[in-house]
Amino acid sequence: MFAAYFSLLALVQLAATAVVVPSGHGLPGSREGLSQVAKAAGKLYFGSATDNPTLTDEPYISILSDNHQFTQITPANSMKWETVEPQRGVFNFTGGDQIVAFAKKNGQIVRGHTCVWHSQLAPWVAAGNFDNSTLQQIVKDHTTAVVSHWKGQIYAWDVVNEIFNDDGTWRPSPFSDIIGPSFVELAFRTAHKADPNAKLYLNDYNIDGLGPKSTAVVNLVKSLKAAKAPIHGIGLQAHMISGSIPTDIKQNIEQFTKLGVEVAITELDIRITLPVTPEKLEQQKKDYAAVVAACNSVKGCIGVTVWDFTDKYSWIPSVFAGEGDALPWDKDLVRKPAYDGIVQGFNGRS
Ligand code: 9MR
Repeated sequence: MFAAYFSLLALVQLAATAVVVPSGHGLPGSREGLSQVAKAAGKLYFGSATDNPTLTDEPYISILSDNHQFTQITPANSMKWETVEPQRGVFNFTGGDQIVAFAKKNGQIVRGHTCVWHSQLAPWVAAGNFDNSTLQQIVKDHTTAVVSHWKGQIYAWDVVNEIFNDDGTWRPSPFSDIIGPSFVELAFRTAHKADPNAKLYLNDYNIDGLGPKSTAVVNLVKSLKAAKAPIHGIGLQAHMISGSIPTDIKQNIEQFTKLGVEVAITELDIRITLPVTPEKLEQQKKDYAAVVAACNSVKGCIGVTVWDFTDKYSWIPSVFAGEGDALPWDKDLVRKPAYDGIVQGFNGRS
């Protein structure tokens, strides 16, 4: 009788453990999902980028589709110009549709990424040597087609991406070179017409802390607002280096929200110089906590998105030789200390 009771107890304990810590989600550490913690802190979502080829990886998908973890998804590549309009007037929405359907199935909202960007731009746009009015028409046609295709299905669009150099000057691109800075207003007005309910964002890297690039964004938002152009948000990509994250992220977010726009952290990752050590993972945990706490401490910072959630699919090692391990889950889909850093950040502890 005692033995039977004891084994029943063991069984119940086992079942309880299995419920609290689903397999594949990694141990040890916080039990709450990242989106649950973000929402409890008053944020709209915690999200992840993803890419179409990874949607066949079942263990990966079981984590990505868990809306205790992620209530927002960003397609990392499949809504970009080179993919969506590879030839003028020829559109391919297949990859984006697949990710939007995935998100919808899981009760997750979608950030659209991105309408007008100098990179991953279809080659025909630069090769065409278009004059100003033709290129304006091309920007209008592209933005209208893309935003209206997913009308009503996108929480926010990165309407323009990476438009400034680090010193705050305009980055050369067919758009800024041929149309000039007014391509930004054109893109925002066009996107707003195509989906009046979508939040429209300017998105960039190295605008996480104060500095000339962030000042350029402030000045641009002021002039767009003065012209009554529909800009609603600033996306801080937040591709960061562990051990040297900016110390003034909160002040920077505040200078944006004071302009009457919301802020989101849109592409967070914090890379480490390899090989990884337990000390480096602890530093990375502190860095994640600090970035998330900065967003958490400003009401107008509405959510945080990691640029994919596992080191298995991070873009970092292919671009920064000798660096990596930038995300909260490792290559084997096991949670790292960074996961607990994110939880701490939403709990107001950095
Ligand atoms: O994650 C994207 C990666 O798969 C692509 O190869 C890369 C090409 O530039 O773009 C990555 O995403 C970028 C995002 O669109 C804009 N900010 C920087 C991101 C990392 O490069």
